[in-house]
Amino acid sequence: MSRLLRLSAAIGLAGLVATGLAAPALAASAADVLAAAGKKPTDTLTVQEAIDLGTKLFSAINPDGDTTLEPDETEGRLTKKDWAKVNKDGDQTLEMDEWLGIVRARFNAADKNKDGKLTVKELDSKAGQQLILVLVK
Ligand SMILES: [Ca+2]
Ligand SMILES: [Ca+2]
Ligand SMILES: [Ca+2]
Repeated sequence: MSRLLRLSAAIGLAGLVATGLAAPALAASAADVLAAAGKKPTDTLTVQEAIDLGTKLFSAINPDGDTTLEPDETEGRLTKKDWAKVNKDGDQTLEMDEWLGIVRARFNAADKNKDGKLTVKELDSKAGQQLILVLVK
């Protein structure tokens, strides 16, 4: 193997490792969410329970203890797009009502049959996973 090849192989490997590390360790399951809400794995999650969990998570990911989330505190949970959509006052902070707006929007997106409840199947869907990111750590 030439030196250059070996070098690029090493870089490729480093890239793989970095990607592995960057993968968010946030993957809670539908069962985790239901357990956090004090429910059985076969139960459904209501809007109010999602709001309650989202409210708790707000505090949990807000270590500076102020009344707002800053972009670094929502990393891996919200995208820049989410920020632009919800942060209407255009500052670099997210108030609780803005945060809960996202929770509600993601709940509705995950609620395929629009019955106001999320089944394990709905929570495990792609949209459901997006919701889980704003419900539990
Ligand atoms: Ca904060
Ligand atoms: Ca704001
Ligand atoms: Ca449903």
